[in-house]
Amino acid sequence: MFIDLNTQYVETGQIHVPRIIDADRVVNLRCISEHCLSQWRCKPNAKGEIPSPGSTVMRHLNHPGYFPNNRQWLVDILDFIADPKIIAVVQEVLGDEVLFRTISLFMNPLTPGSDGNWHRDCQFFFDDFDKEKAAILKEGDNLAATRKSSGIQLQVALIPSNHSQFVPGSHRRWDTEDELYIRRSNGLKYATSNLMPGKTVTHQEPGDAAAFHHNGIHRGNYRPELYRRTLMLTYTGMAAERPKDEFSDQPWCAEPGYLDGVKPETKAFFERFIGEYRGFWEKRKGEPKGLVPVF
Ligand SMILES: O=C(O)CCC(=O)C(=O)O
Ligand SMILES: [Fe+2]
Repeated sequence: MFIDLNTQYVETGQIHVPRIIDADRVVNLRCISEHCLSQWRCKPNAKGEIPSPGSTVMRHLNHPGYFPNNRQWLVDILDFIADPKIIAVVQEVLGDEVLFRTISLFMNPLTPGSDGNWHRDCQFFFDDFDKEKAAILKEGDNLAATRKSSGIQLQVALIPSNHSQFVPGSHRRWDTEDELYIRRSNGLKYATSNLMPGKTVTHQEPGDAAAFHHNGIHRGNYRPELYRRTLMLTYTGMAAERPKDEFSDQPWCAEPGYLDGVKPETKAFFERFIGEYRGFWEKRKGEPKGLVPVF
């Protein structure tokens, strides 16, 4: 039962939806994820780079290059991205029509990792605290007034997960003194501290969806012994700005036959994505793609 997810997201900055997909689908998506991940780990990208064994996220599992002999698995991924139950949840949370952006897989690193730095995603765009604070408060006030979010990163766990931590309510306000000390002081010396006040651990059973607001204080835990397989679906609200970057740079979606065999609602959903981005993809034609292997 989904009770007013929009209010939950606007007020606390997080949501949790148990069993958004059923057990059979979880098993299928695990097979597909392993299939993509094993290829991604060993194939160089257009820049000649092989991913580090310490990587904790891979992008674009919807690239057809992963599925030369298993087209049905690509169809399953596309039908998952456009699943009406998932889109209904996202639409309710965002308070807006939904546009696809990226599918990613979070996994444990294979080499020694860490508990992850506490951060707000926007902190990487600002060189001083005043500007960062102003941006957070502006976006927070706008969220409170319009109840519309620009986007969401919906994590769907394929195995049990306790990997994400979040400080509820922190997405619309500036840090307390203690939070700022942990998050930013002394060249990030304390950024992995376990002492963050008010932190909550998001527990997900396989098939559960969860999301937290990108401006809130959060982190992931990345250790080889903390086995992780979590898909992340990133969507944008139609009213929001269209980010044009390597996450939305997916020209393969416009290739003939890409949508063959998908459900009608999936086709309509991806046609909207293709329509919004086709011009951008054409402009970027020929530029090396860093996030996918050369197949
Ligand atoms: O690993 C996680 O769950 C957190 C990832 C994260 O910080 C992000 O996607 O911005
Ligand atoms: Fe983050």
